[in-house]
Amino acid sequence: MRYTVTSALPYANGPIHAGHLAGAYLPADIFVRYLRLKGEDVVFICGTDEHGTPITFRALKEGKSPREIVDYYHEHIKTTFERAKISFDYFGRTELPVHYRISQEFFLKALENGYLVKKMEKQAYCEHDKMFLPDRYVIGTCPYCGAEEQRGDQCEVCGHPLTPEKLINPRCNICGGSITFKDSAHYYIKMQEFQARLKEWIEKNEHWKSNVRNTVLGWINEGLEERAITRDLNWGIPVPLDEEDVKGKVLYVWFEAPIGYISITIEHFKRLGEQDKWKKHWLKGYDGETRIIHFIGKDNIPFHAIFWPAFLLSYGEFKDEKGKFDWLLPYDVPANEYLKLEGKKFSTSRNWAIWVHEFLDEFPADYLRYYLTAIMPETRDSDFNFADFKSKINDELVNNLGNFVHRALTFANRYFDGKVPERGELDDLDKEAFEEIERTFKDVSELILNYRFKDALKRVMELSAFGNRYFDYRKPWKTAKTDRARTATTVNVSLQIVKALGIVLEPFLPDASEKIWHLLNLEEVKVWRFRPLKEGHGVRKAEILFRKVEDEQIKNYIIKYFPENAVKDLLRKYFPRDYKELLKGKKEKKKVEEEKTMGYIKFDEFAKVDLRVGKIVEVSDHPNADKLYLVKVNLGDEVRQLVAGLKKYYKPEELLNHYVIVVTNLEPKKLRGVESQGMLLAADDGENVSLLLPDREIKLGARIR
Ligand code: B3M
Ligand code: ZN
Repeated sequence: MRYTVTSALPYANGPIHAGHLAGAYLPADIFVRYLRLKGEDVVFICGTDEHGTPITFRALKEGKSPREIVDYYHEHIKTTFERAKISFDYFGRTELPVHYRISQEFFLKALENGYLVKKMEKQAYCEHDKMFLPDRYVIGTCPYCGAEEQRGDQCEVCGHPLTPEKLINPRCNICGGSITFKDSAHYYIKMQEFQARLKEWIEKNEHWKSNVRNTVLGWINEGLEERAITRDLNWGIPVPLDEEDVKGKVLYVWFEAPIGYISITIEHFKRLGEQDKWKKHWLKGYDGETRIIHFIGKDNIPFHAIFWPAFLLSYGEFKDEKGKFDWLLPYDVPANEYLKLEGKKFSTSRNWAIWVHEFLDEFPADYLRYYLTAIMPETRDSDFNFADFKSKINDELVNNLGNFVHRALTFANRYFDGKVPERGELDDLDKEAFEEIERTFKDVSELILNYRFKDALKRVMELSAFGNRYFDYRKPWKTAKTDRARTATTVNVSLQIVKALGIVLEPFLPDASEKIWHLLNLEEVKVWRFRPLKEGHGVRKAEILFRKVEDEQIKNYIIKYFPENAVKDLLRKYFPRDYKELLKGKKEKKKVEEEKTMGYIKFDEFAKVDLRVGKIVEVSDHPNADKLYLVKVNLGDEVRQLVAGLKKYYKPEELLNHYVIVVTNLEPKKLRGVESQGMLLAADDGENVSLLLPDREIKLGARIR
């Protein structure tokens, strides 16, 4: 059997967090590592998803170009996956030229086959920002589940595909203002034409995870509607047509992104000099049987199990010198549920996340992989919490696995000169150990092939626990004095278990597996089969495999990486006795950091800052941010609008007619969609904030020198 395994292409608009890893990347990596050990022909494909409003919206917020955003985050995400040992065969990107070509080919084939229709439709538009508002540019209430602040293309809560006009109380997500709808020509794919085929296909996929299959059947039974596959954006893959009314428009990101699985596969084999190998991985019957498996998070189910198969069907047959071939539809789409953090949903905007690159600065990749697998949200949401993380690492990895490997190697070095001793006569318990090894290989295989990675890892750890029980029962520290042959058998059998662990651990903990192979002094390539260590084989000295997680590390992590407001709650939860001290320490540290980074500046640098006296003439609530005010300041010859974070410290009436000092030549900046044209000067001691003001009557607009 040949496999094409993919993980959802992460948007190149931000770092990867532990929820992403547990959802679509770590399960895929475990699955692929296992297939490689079995000697299967597998290709593991991923890459960054670099178009669409997630990118352009981020670029707008950061005042950068989309190109800058995707180039930065492509590298950032690629490096993070490498550090987490996610072993893609190739990590590409949808900005690859080959991706443009293939995506446009898909569009033209769908058009040629009569599956597309152009319609003049009402598109969301913002008069204030003078632009169309596709997908993330509109927010409103989900009509299906009532969730607030949902995007214009999909509800994050119930996952339902949406369109801006379906949202209740839709608003512009840039300025927060109301939206209008303007005519704009777009191409739609006639999803209704695939209704029967998709329904029949999904019903046949009885091997799919039930949480995926039932959700999808539910949506299909609601009846599939036409869906726009072009957008009014100037960043993305141009619509490959010369028609005036679609010029300057791009392909909808969700139309082209899944095609990225194909284009990145093509790029991968091209780089290997095996130009056509991609066809075996994507074309039905091109060369034997291939299974395509897409690992995703549950919010991507509709696009992978409904729209993507429809796009593949809409292309029709692929023709080459070998003949005509259908595209392979996904064999499986094993979506995971959500991972929560300390009981709350991960949130990028509120920086409530375990960012993988930060976590790997403090803990080994194996620790994160072990814990995320142990709590993997395979069939229901699960929760990442620091107490559980610490106890799983210390009680399981350190005290069970690390301990057993260490003992076996220590005894081989202490009593048998670092060699695998003679096996001698095996009694029932010794034989039981070899049977347990074989059972482990069989059980773990089955569990992995059924995407039950949590149970598979548990099963591996049972082998290690068996090893510890076997060692404790044999008491080699006692028999060493009385019965060398018995001790030799005990150590021989224990080392066999260590070798078996070195193999079955590889999909989960590649570093630990590597380390065990090194300690056993093995050169042989790991395969998913047990071949006993030979008597007399020399092994290395025991080394510590895993260090315990200490409270200090957890404390430092929370203080170093969590946002201010979260630190207090977490420290109070985990360190009730000394959280106040810790908090004070954080503030001092922050102040020291600030002072350190202050350093000296030249006078003429300072002189560039244009500070003026102003008077507050209007205060109102910010429409999209509950901690911010919109403040109008009279500067004598003009009135400026500023966004100010003063709501926590001042009531509006305390600010009105207040004299203030304004930095007037800061570059205007959008804060939660509203432009701020300067900054008020205020002193902040970490508890209180006090506005700076002139101490006597002075003309508005007077310069501060
Ligand atoms: N870029 C990931 C997301 O929805 C999306 C996956 C595309 S897979 C083709 O966050
Ligand atoms: Zn919803």
